[in-house]
Amino acid sequence: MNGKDIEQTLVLIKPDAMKNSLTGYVLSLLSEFHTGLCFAGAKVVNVSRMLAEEHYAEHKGKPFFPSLLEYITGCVHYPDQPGKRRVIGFVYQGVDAIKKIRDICGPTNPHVARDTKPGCIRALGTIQILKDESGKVIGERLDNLIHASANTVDSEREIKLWFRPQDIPPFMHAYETERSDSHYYYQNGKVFTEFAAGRFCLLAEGDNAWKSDLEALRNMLNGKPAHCTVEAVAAKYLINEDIPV
Ligand code: FUP
Repeated sequence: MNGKDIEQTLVLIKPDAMKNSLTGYVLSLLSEFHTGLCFAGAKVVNVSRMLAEEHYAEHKGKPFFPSLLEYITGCVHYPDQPGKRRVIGFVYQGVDAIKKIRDICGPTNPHVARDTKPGCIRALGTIQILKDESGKVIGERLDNLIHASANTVDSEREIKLWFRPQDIPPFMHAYETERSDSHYYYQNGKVFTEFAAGRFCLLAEGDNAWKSDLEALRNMLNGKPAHCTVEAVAAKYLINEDIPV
């Protein structure tokens, strides 16, 4: 990727936008014609619990977290239709990409979005009041149709969480890649280099991977501290695999 002002950002069309058939509308607002940004990657994802937990890791422990996971995995909007539980992920690239897209999305809270920025995407969202078993209000879930990375630290973490290098044309890679030196398998929160029944292959020898993923996997295998959890690496390589994670 050339040019120092060029950024990449992750956009997710969330299940409520899918259910309301807003994908085309949202993509029109974000189109190169309107934003000057272009696609670097696109994929349809059945969001696993592991991926959802990693994506929203900063909110773990908050009262709305369990409901947020139900929402992003599609369970809220498609309770009886597991086959429709998808989000569409995009990597957009261009000058000032993060701010341009956040501006079009608008404020996180749909009511605030309606009040302060009518016409933005999230102004079309809804709010679900969350209660505990006794009926006491414990928080609210913001069904705000779209996710967009908030800053460059988040965009790197999020793009690497949702996209493998081969999902993005090589000349658009924003982060260092490396060929895998080994086979890497995942099972029950652990990494292995040998296959056994019940282990899922993350990477084969020679596969292209984010360099930071390989560094993390090697550290985990050697019992050294890694910059992220094993799930933060595994979730992406297991996207759309038909396995319970
Ligand atoms: P944003 O970066 O705009 O997506 O906002 P946050 O990181 O603050 O929130 C992440 C997601 O959590 C948002 F999509 C909305 C959701 N959320 C709730 O559902 N309830 C809350 O009280 C706060 C955030």
